[in-house]
Amino acid sequence: MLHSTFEEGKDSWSGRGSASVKTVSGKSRSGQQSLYTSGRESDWNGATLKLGSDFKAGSDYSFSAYVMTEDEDDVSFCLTLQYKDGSGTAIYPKIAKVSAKKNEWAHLENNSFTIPEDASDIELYVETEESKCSFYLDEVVGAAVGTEIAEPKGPTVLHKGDIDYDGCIDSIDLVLARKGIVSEISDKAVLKAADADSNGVYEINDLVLISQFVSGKIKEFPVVEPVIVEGQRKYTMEELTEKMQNEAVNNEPADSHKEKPGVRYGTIEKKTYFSKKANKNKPYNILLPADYDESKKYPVLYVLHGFFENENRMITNGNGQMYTRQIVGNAIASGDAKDMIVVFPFIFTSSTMNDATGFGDAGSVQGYNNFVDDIVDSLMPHIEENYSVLTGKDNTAVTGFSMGGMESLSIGMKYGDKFGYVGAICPAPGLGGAFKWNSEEETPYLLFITGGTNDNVVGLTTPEGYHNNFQKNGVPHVWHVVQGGNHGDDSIHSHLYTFIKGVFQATE
Ligand SMILES: [Ca+2]
Ligand SMILES: [Ca+2]
Ligand SMILES: [Ca+2]
Repeated sequence: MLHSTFEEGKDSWSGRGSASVKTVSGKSRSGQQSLYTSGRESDWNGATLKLGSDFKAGSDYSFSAYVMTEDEDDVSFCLTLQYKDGSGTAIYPKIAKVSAKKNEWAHLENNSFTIPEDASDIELYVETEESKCSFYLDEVVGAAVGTEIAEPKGPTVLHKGDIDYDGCIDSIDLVLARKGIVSEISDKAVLKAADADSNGVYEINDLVLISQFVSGKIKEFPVVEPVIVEGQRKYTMEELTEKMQNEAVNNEPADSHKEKPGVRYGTIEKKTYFSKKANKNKPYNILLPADYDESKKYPVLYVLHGFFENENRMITNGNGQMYTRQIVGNAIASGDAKDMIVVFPFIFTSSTMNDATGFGDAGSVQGYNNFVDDIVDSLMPHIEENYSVLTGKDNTAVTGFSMGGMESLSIGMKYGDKFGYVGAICPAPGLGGAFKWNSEEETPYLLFITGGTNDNVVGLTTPEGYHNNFQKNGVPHVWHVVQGGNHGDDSIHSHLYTFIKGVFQATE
């Protein structure tokens, strides 16, 4: 029902209060990873998870979780529920308690806890009594009473060549190594162990090395330089996805909005380009980096607005004030993002209409869908002609909000060879396509989908549906759920804050 192992990511856990959470390797109650919670300023800060519809008010559940501290003193941990009662008052019952010693996993458990009849908005979280220590969390289970919660297997330690992770390198591993050559190894942990020479790929040389090790010819594995492929890959899609999933925040830090002394921010210019498809000039805003220099070349991020909106929405005028210029400027100044140009086009593209007239009408929807080709046919050539930009998949990114989010996913799928980084914020329903890419050349380096739990326009369900479709096809992507996020500025800011740190990062 609920089983978080943190082997694949944060499993929708997030920081509570000022705390932040990320997955870490090398400390685990099981597998190789756990969730590390730090930055706690109060006892009640910790790691939290919204319990989904599987957990019903009035029913009985067993809960279990393991925690570990590196504090010298013993720390008292609590597994606590938060919910609203019938009158809307928040209640915080502690359902399990344990005292943890330094560097030892302590077990929080309650074999029968009844979620009160009138409870709603239920969250499960881990906090402490009288300690602000950072801590590790692993193997969180919540299940109907009576479900047997098995003792988790111990942590697995990576030894090169020990493909089955049983602690010794023997003929069983050699069999698995041979199989791995015939049929590709997809499990990441298995791949790491099988890559005996640590060059980042599994190939015949690794099999030879494992065979030599098992027969006693060699006593250790050499470390070979990582394979450098075209474009000097820094991260694979899996690696960049994992990195960005860990860096994704619920709310961007408040100071990311503020202009800081000594930081130079970009300049916004309003321009037009000729759209062949619309047969007229269309406006766009362009954010040029501070000290834009024609003798340098910059990568380009395209940011698309939603239905009935315009080129100002994503940069200056949202529901409130947009802080895109500040967020981008601060991220570049701190070295978290590369110097880049950001383009905010008016995306509605029609030769017969100047703007959308209604949500349901076909002409309006077509006007937005036309942009999928217009960006490639008219806008990008115009930007390349008029600004000093880098081109190609390594240097081109697109993201968008709502209708623009759906369009950016369409653009990313249709023109995979041209866009290496694809994002979507609260994307609109109606997206078609294969939800996968058919070749390495067309697959982006980063796919990043954001949804808000308070989105009252497309719901969390629309972006979640897209996330599920990509997941079914095995496409690595960041699934970023903004707790409390609306169909608006908060979800957009939260997405942009993280997305711009991921774009243009996969290659040197
Ligand atoms: Ca684990
Ligand atoms: Ca083994
Ligand atoms: Ca290798």
